[in-house]
Amino acid sequence: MTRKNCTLGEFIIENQDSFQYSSGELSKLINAIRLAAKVVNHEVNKAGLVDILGAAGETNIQGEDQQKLDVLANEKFIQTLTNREIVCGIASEEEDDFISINSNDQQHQNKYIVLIDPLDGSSNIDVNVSVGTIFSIYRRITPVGTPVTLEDFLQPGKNQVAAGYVVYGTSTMLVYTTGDGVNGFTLNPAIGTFYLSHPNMRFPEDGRIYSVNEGNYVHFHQGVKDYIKYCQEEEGDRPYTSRYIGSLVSDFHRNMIKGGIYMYPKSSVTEEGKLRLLYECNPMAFLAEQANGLAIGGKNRILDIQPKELHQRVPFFCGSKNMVLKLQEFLEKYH
Ligand code: AHM
Ligand code: MG
Repeated sequence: MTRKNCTLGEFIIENQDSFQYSSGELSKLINAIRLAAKVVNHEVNKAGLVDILGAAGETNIQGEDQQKLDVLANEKFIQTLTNREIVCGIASEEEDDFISINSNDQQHQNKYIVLIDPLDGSSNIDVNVSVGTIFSIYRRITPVGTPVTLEDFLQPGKNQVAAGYVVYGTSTMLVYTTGDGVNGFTLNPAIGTFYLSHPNMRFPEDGRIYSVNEGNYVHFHQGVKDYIKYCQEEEGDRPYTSRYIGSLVSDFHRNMIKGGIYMYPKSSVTEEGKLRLLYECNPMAFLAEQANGLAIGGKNRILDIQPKELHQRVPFFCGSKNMVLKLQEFLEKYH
């Protein structure tokens, strides 16, 4: 269903029937994420008032303790998902270990687990630059009715049932996929409702934007250096435009709309890259592939990587199909 202007709530209900054997559990889960997103959005929008309301570690004028926004976002998402008793486990970039959820009336009857990066790019908050929340949903592997184990979380990204992000930008958007294309919803802050504003989002096959932290250039491997030089050469539709916000969700969002490639390569100082496979790369890769784009970690497809640990980092290249394929040619020259 791609009826523009319908609300996210309506969209979730109308699309529930498209899942085979749907029990409504996934719909309830996405509804909970929608709610947590609104709560976090409210907090993010107050960030500039920190001098008035109190900085992290201080007490505000109402006598409440102030928390860092990423800690707060983490708590809000975990609280919302736990209170509604709709998942059996949560893993978060902010937590060392996964959380196993014991439902009150049923012991672990839920079949979904959620992985979240509650506030990605949070170092940008102090300077009023957009940040985001990233989420990823899987069916558990271990039997329903037993406590979740690490195995449930260490699944390759291709097993994802749903994934998405919230971008707290000039407007707040929730963008997600359940494996049937990507749809974007914009929050009307006056009434607190998300509306379908970007149905069926797709990366243009060719793009003209490259996004990478070029300050690390000297540490990059030769294939990436050569590709960056290729982007800067004057030939055909090149040189391309360089745009790097340093906030993955925002860079991805812009590239998906305008056409571009995002790169966080490994380097001589960070052999694994920086971004986390489970909380950042897998959900973004699922979205990218559902939106006509590609996501690779080098030679391999991100979604095929078998994770070894919860906080694993991988190199990440993602965006418009033909740009990623071109980059891959350069990477392969040095293998
Ligand atoms: P974080 O999870 O600590 O916020 O780090 C992830 C962020 C991404 O949003 C962003 O693309 C990248 O780190 C920027 O890193 P750098 O400052 O090294 O370019
Ligand atoms: Mg992050």
